Amino acid sequence: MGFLSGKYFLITGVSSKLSIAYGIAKAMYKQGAQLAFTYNKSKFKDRINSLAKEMGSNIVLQCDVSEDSSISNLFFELKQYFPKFDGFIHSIAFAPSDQLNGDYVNTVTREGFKITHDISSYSFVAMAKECREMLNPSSSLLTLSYLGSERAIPNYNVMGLAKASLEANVRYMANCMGPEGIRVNAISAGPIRTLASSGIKEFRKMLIYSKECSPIRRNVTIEEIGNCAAFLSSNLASGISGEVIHVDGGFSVSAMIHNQI
Ligand code: NAD
Ligand code: 0WE
Repeated sequence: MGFLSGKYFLITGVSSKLSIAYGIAKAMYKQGAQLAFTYNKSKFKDRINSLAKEMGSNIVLQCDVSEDSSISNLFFELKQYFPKFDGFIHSIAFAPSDQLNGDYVNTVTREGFKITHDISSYSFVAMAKECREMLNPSSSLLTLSYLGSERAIPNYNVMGLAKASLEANVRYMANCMGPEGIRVNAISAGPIRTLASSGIKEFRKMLIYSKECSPIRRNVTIEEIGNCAAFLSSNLASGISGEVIHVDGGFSVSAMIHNQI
């Protein structure tokens, strides 16, 4: 008996075996959760179907969070399988690629700002809005953030503003939905090589930097993010809401490191 047995969760944001959401799904499955998955683009459908199968699930639904109708249709379809459920994992971010490279002030545009905030922050509360009536008491909503919300990080640019908005979203949603027994949290993950990060200029160098400058002297894994997500989604975390938990090997609390690589 795992600590999530008897619970039902929706997982968004799995697009490959490298995805943080894949690490989360595996950890939650290991703890006995029953899972449903979403994919964004139809080219991912077959891949997500087979990843879902690995985790004992045949529930794979399409959802593009940029469309209200796609979100409401997702929960309409999910209702056939899970009339009630215990929460979801929001593991979605997007900025137009031109926004993530170069001088922030010169690069940011009104359109880039709008899209980034829409997909990376608004979509979290948009999903909560649509499934609110389907959530059991003791539910948990969880999203993924990054240190760029709190500190200025080269090239992260307008994504950093969107993550700051996402973290504020966590606090407002937690305050609002707490009386219904719904907890809302974020994990601020250290850098990990995934599809979303592999296109980033000099990401390899950043991985080396963060490894060398972290108290634990290595980068975190999707399994480690997964274990924290499984805990936060469970009744073990019943006292935690509105929180942003850093799973970054201590990088964010360290200002100086002994010169021992
Ligand atoms: P990923 O590419 O595996 O996942 C990103 C997901 O976002 C993809 O599955 C993609 O389909 C989905 N997505 C994008 N636009 C969408 C839309 N309009 N509708 C529905 N889905 C959409 O990469 P990842 O690194 O696993 O990213 C997951 C989350 O983790 C993101 O919020 C990211 O900001 C966050 N994060 C990543 C890192 C890192 O270094 N990889 C660190 C901290 C936080
Ligand atoms: O949140 C992220 C990345 C999210 C992301 C990635 C892409 C690449 C492809 C959002 N939108 C897009 N758009 C694309 O077209 N991370 C935390 C990973 C990441 O991205 C960085 C980082 C880190 C870490 C960008 C610059 C600097 C550091």
